[in-house]
Amino acid sequence: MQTVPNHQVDNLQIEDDRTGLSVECLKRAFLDNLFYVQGKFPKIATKNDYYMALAYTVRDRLLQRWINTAVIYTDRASRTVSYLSAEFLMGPHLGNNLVNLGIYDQVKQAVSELGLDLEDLLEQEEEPGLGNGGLGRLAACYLDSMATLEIPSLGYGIRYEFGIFDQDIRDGWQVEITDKWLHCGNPWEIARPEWAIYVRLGGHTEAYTDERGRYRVRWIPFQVIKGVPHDTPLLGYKTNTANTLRLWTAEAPESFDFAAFNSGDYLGAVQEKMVSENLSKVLYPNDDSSQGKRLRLAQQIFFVSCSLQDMIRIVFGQNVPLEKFHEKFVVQLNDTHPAIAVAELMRLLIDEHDMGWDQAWSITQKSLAYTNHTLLPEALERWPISLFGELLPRHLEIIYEINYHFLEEVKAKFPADSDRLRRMSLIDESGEKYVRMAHLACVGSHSINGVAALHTKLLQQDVLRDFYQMYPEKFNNKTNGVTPRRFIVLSNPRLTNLISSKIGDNWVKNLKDLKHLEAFVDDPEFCSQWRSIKSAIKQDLVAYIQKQNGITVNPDSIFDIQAKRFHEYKRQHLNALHIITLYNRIKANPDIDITPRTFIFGGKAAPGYYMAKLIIKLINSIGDVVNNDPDVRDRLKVVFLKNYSVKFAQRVYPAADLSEQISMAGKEASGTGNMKFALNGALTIGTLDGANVEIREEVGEENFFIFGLTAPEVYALKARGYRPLDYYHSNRELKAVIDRIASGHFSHGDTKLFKPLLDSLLYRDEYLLFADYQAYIDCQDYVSQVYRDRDRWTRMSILNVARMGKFSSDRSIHDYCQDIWNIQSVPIELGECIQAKE
Ligand code: B1N
Repeated sequence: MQTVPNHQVDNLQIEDDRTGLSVECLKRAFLDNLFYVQGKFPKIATKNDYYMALAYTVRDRLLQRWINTAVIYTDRASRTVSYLSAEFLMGPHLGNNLVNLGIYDQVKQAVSELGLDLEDLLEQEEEPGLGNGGLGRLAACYLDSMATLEIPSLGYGIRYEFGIFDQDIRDGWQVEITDKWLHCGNPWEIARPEWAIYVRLGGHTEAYTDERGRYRVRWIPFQVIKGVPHDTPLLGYKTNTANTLRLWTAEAPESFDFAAFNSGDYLGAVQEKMVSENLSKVLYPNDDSSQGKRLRLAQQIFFVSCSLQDMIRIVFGQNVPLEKFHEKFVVQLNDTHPAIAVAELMRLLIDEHDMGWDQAWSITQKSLAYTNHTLLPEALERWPISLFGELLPRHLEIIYEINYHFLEEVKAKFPADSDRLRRMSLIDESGEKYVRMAHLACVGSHSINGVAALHTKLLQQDVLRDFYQMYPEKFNNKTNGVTPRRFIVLSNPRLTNLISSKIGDNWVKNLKDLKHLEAFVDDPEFCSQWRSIKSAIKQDLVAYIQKQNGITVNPDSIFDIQAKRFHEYKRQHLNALHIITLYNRIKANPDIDITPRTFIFGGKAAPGYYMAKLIIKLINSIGDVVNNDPDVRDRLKVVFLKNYSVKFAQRVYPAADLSEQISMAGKEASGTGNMKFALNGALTIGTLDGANVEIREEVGEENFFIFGLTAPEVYALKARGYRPLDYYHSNRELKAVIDRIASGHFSHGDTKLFKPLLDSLLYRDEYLLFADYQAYIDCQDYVSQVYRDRDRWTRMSILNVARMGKFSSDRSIHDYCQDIWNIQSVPIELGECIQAKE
């Protein structure tokens, strides 16, 4: 029998204090960093000093790989993926780096010999929450997979000073607190002020004729912002590849303030500086919605322009002619947030580098590729022309010109179809004029992909139908994936060890190997180990909940978890209706035999999203009543875990029995939490939405709890005219649930509190909760029944994990490389000598 995976990287022998991996060397290096970086000695060092000393010790070991990687990429001018994303939800770096370096156990031992506890130090890290949810976390998983697959890549984004807000719950309501993730410093990044880049904003354009008699445009900006790159190394799992995450901070360029200083307007100059720095101040906390705010557009052009100019700098630095930009770089646009890249790359090539339109357009299209992440109409970004032209006058001209050429193309392919022209135009002229960013991204890219099979199909049939008819060859699907390094190995060491003891540890890089677990599904010893592991992890969460929420949870109950952003389409309130249904059954018959459940929720609501916040309040209010009602005994508990984050998610996924993926079909583009739960042995209750469809296909329909309307049924029902009141009047249990809320039972008699929510359900119910209610309840009753058959549940859990191999982000990245990026891996050998410049 094989034991715990051996993470030792054995081709490294250099026993230097900055590179050595032995326990002795790690201890020496740790103390060295404590003294020389933190300036502390053990007697007065704080936990944070110890965390920093360890982080620097690990960073030193990354640097050797990082520099080797950079040397090789530079020497070979390797083809590189630029992943442009307004969000990177990286999660804590320390633990992940220990896993990927393969030194988790050595470091644990080293710090313990110094009288410290590694788990304690890991807890110290403030995670960089530079994203809202799935989209930002996907970008992070993809960077991990690119490094692991040895794909040269650069992640480009914004170094927000304040990431996603911290969530507190007061009197059941969400309260937002600013996230000061940088307040103790960030040991993982290196600032590169020498590579600063300048970005223009506002002002006007002037036409002129150049010395060769050509028509040219000059842009006189109102403002210039300086972007300073901050680089973080990202190491692959058991490889020497360390790629770069390059995030831009906005500053005021000194030269720009200068005039103001000289004219004595000191405060004016400082003001200017503050306005500039605002650009990278804060992450917009909306998931799946767009508000058309000026500062947001400024953020987008800021990071996109910095990144494209940086790529051009690299192209020149490696003596690649600019005409071959698209051979050196492929630029993936993570949704439309960086879609301004289409106009900006055109501007840089034409205005700044003297290229002609046709060649610039060909390079732009060959370089860019666009990923769409949403089917929600309110999330499709549009900018009012007035705002756009004020901030980006030159880009607006370029977009008009792109639009002219594009509409000519449409006319040629679909003659005499003016309605089509109107629908497809880059400019929405139906009322106030807007620039349509998704259209710009589609026209300017050579690839357009959705993030799950169903999502891609719906894009082709509906949201981007005209573009699919125009450019069918551009469309492709890339089903999302998640990294097994963070979401199994790091977060669930017990399960990792059990799996590796049976099938070795190749699965960490080849997740499809998990299928070898199927051979053990009838082995009673293995099944019992599987069960004890889940049970031990649940115990840990019980202790955490006791401490955090003061709620005593029954560890044998079903841990039924819904953890994701709060949004009406995700239907956390459908889950709430189920809780009240069970509660009503108990109240009607206190001795009823019910499978005990603990309902656990985690997630944030956008600060301006009133209904989502009211749903959080409802769940907490139900909890207050249910958790304290003596009739309920320990059969039901409702727990809201505040401030859900990556760090926290890693604690939650492993403890789940049941994963709630209950969005209205046709709304969730993919989901990735669904994958993380299933990979940790949870069973899914879900609709046929997003990647749920493919998960069910993989794990087998007998191992997945499916319910509810399908996407076509949703459309049909809405087309027929949906009447939620009919369901309310004809379904006894549903009516009792709604009446229970309306009566003020969960609001100390206040019948107004939840009225807006109830009214929206009774009179609109946009997301069809009532239509899916009975199917959901029936399915949940079935879940409760299956859970009582422990052997059957365990078997289903094992088969879920064994069959989830498809959902590794390594598979996704492999497919992007093959179908979109046309890029090969570049293995990195350590110890190639780094020579000084001649
Ligand atoms: O992207 C994830 C998917 O798994 C989810 O289904 C999808 O909802 C999510 C505007 C978004 N789509 N759109 C966003 C985020 C921030 C923002 O300002 C939109 N997030 C998703 C990964 O593919």
